[in-house]
Amino acid sequence: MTTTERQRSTETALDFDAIVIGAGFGGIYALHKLRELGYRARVIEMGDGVGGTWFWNRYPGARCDVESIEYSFSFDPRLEQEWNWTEVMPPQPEIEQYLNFVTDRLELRPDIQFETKVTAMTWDEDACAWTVETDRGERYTSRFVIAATGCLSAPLTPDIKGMDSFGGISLFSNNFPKEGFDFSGKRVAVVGTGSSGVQSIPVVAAQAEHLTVFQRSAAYTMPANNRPLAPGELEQLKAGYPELREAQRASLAGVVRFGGALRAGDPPTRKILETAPEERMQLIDTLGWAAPVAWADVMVDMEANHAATELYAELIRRAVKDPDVAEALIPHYPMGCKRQIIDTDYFATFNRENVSLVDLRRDPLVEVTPSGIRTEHEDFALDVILYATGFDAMTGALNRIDIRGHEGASLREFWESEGARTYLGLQVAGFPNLFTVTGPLSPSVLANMVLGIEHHVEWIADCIEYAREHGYRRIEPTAEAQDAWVEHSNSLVEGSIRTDDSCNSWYVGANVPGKKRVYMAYTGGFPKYRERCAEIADAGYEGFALS
Ligand code: N01
Repeated sequence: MTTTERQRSTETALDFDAIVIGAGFGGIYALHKLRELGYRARVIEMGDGVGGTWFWNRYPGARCDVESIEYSFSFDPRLEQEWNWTEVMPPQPEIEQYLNFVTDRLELRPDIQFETKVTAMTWDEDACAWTVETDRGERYTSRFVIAATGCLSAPLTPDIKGMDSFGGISLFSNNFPKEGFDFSGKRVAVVGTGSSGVQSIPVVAAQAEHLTVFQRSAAYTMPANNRPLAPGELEQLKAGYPELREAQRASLAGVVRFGGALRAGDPPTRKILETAPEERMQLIDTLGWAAPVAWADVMVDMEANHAATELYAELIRRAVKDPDVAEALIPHYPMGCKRQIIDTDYFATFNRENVSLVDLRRDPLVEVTPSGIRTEHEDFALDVILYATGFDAMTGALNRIDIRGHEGASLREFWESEGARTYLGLQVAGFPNLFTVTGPLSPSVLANMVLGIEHHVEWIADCIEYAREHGYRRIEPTAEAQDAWVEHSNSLVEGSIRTDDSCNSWYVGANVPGKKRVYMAYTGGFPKYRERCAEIADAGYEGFALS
C-alpha cells in the first residue's frame, strides 16, 4: 500500500505532510511510522539504496560496535523474529541486507525517492510549510521535514596538498566502491586511524603486497571479540527479546550486552588513583584490555586518566613486537576523549612483515605526489591510497543543505557562529516544523543509535499527531527553552575529560577547521533523556511554541 492509498491527510494544497531526508535506520522508520498514521510522506535519499551509514561505509572490515541482537529495530516483533543475524557483532553487508529486508517487508520502497539530494529548504511562513529543493530540480512543499540525515554522514575529505595528482587509485572509507576492491598485489596506504582505519587496516593488510599506515593520532582500541553465533544461540536470544528491549531502554547507553567489547555493563565504582600501581598492573593479567577502562575516575580526573593510559600503553607493548612501533602506537591524548574503538587483530597486524607504520607526529605528511605520499623524511611509492579521515559530525549533513528558516535565517550560519544549538536535539529555534532525528545535544552517538532513532521517530510522530489533533500547523522551540537545554547539556560535560583542551575529537568538532567547539552529544544517559522528553510532551510540549 502506498502513501496515497492510505492517506488520511486533508493537506491537499501541499505535496506532502512530511518529507524525510535520508533512508538509513531513521528515515526508514520515520516513513513507516508516518504512513501508519496516515500521512503523505516521502523519503528523499542520495544513494541508490537504503542503509544510510551502512550504505556508504562499505570499506573492508566495516562492522558495528554494538551487538547485532541489540542493533536492530525493536518496534515490530515480527521483524525481530524473521531476521537472522549470523555474527555477534554485525558486519556492514549484513546490516545493509537487514535494512533492505525491513524496507521490503514494510513495503516502503515506493515512497523512497533514490539518487536525489536535497539541496535547499525554505520555510514559507504564510503557508506554514517547507519548500524542499533537490538536485534534480524538483520543488516539493511539505508541512514537516524530518531530517534523518545521520550523525556521521558528511564525509570529511582531507585537505592534503597534491591529493588530486595521485596517479594510482584513491579510495575513501566513507564512500567505498559498491563492488568492493581487491588490494592483492598492491602497495597500499591507509591514511587515518579512527574507527574506520582501525577496522580496515587488518583486512587490507591480509590482502595487500604491502600496507603503510599513516597515523597522525594513535587509537584507543580494544578487541571486538567477534564470532559467529553458535548453533541455537540466535533462537535463544530471539526468545529473550522482550526482556532485552526493556533492559536496553533502562540502560545508560541503550546497550545491555557487552559480550563483544570489553566494557562493563554497570558504571565502575573503583578508582584507579586509590589502587596501588602494582595492583593496577596485575589487573592487566586478569582483565586484559578491560583493565584501563574499568575505573570510576578516568573520565573526570586527568591524573587518573594518565594512570589508565599507562595500563593501555603496557598492553600495546605486550601486543606489538617491535618496541619502536609499539611506542608509536601509544596514544598521547586522554583516554575516553575520542570514541572508544573496537577492532579485530589491529595491533597484531603491526607484527606482519608486510605492514609498516609512519608516525606523522614525527615525520609529517607533506604531500601526495603522482606516485605516492611524501613525508618530511621519505617518499612512499604507492598503488592505492585509502583515506579513512572521518566526518563533519552531527551538524555537517544539515549544513550542506541551504536551510532557510524564519525570516530567511540560515541554519548553517546559525550553527557556524553559535555552535550546535538545539532543543532536545529534536528542533532548532527559528526553524519551525523541522525535526532532527538524533540531532546535536541528544544522546545519539553516545547511545545505541537504533534505539535513539526509534525514540526520536516515535516522539516526533506523537508530536505531529498532537499538532493535528489540536489544529496546530506550526511548532518550534522557544529561544529560552533552547538556551536552557544547551546550558544543561553543556553543564553535564564541563570539567570532564571529554571537553578538556587536550581532547580534540569530532564530538567537539575539533576535526573540522574553524568549527565552533561544542560537545555535541547529551551525556546524561538515555533513560534520563527519555524521561525528560516524555515530561515535555505530557506537559503539552513545554518549551515549544505551537500555533
Ligand atoms: O573518523 P575519525 P572515522 N592527515 O574522525 C585522521 C563512527 N564509526 O571514520 O585524530 C592524516 O574517528 C585523523 O587523525 P586525527 C564512530 O563513531 C563507527 O574513523 O585528526 N590523518 C583520524 O585518525 C567513529 O568515531 C564504526 O589526528 C588525518 C582519522 O583520520 C566515527 O564514525 C566504524 C588527516 C579520522 O578518524 C568516525 O570514525 C566506523 C590528515 N589530513 C566509524 N585528516 C563502528 O561501528 C584526518 N586524519 C565500529
